[in-house]
Amino acid sequence: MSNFPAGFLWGCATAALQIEGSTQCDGRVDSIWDVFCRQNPDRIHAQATPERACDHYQRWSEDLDWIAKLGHNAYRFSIAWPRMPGGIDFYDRLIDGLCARGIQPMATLYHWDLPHPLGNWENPATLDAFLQYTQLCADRLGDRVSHWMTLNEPAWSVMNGYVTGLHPPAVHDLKRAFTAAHGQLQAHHLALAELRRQRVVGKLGIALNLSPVKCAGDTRRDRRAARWADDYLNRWFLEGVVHGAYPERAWRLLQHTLDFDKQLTHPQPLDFLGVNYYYPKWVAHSQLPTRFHLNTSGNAHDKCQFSLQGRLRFCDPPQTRKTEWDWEIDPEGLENLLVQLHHSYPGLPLVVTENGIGLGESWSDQSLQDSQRIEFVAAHLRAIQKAIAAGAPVQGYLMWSLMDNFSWLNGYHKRYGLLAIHPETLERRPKASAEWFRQVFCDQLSL
Ligand code: BGP
Repeated sequence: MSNFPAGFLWGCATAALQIEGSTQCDGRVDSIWDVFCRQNPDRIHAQATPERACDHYQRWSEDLDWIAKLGHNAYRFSIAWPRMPGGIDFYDRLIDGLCARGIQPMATLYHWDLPHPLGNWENPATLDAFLQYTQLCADRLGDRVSHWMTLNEPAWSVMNGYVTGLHPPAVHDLKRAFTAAHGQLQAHHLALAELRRQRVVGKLGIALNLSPVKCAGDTRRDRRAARWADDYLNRWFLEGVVHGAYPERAWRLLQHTLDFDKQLTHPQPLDFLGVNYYYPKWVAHSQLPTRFHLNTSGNAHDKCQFSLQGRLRFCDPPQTRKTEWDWEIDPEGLENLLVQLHHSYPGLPLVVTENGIGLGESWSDQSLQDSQRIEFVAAHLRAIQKAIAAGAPVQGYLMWSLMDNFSWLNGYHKRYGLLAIHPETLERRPKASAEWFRQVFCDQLSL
């Protein structure tokens, strides 16, 4: 593979709730998302639910055949905590199936599907339950999983759960946001300690959503707003996982309001950092009323809005390359992010654990010719090559996603897959990007 260093991991990422379906099978309990979708149908595009999703729980073997056919050497999936303990057999079979096909299994322990009976991450009992769940996974799967990611995007899930109120538990409460984030980061360190204690063979990490923050104004207040956004969306989580303590400047501002310590208990080193990258954030001071809105329609005129009055707001980027869901397209942002991480945390291996483009496709020959996705991924792969040339130790790229899936608030309308899924029959069909992606990595097609 001449395009990328030897041993480079490449493939796709998925998450249990977004693809599995079978939400009532084999002793699975509700997750907070199942309940949220049932109770707030109008908040999800076309009132979609994850009940059937891609039916991967039944069709997993066919899906693994697809991954093998597409030539990937790694696959990032998440284990559904609400299926435990009974559901562990499913992942045992899935991992065996991956190994038999020569594909490295990369497992995320928590991709937002908190078992509903546990309530939330503020609850100390959730931490104990997570540890017990981690023990079970380490015991049953620890001999084969190649990479463990404790959590997926704690910053994004907490921000939407407790600040914008768009995700469950759908509240607006900054103090609770930090308490829940602390619960997750504490769970991260305890889970790594447990995986190490059980001597699992895989490398240990986490997948963080990281967005380069750009200042969109030129006043002192704008610069302060941009600093806050970077401190609390990126650095709070980065420092919390890499150094086991919250960053000093951000901590000083909040310490009087928080009921926990700056230092996390029993901090554990990372073997690698998973980087989920979609787009940068342009930030300025906000005088606008507090308001949060996410484009879930795919209508380009439907603007995303994030304004915390008196503090900060996300602004429109000065250039116009955006997806139909109003997300900026900025491959250079990924290059800069990776190089910056390399400088801040020298020697820490990096894996791009998510990156991709959501498009308003349909099940048609035309949609299968997804040249826009090819262009998007090619540009981001070139950005990674530049980062590697600048010394960043990037060890893999997992595209979001293997197949069109339940895109949270966007339901099934926003499509990310290399494989298209027929809306009724759920038949899988490869898009042009699937074959292109194979050629890039298997035949060294130039980018
Ligand atoms: C990430 C999540 C994924 C995935 C992706 C695309 O934040 O980890 O689960 O969904 O974003 O986001 P969306 O589906 O909301 O467009």
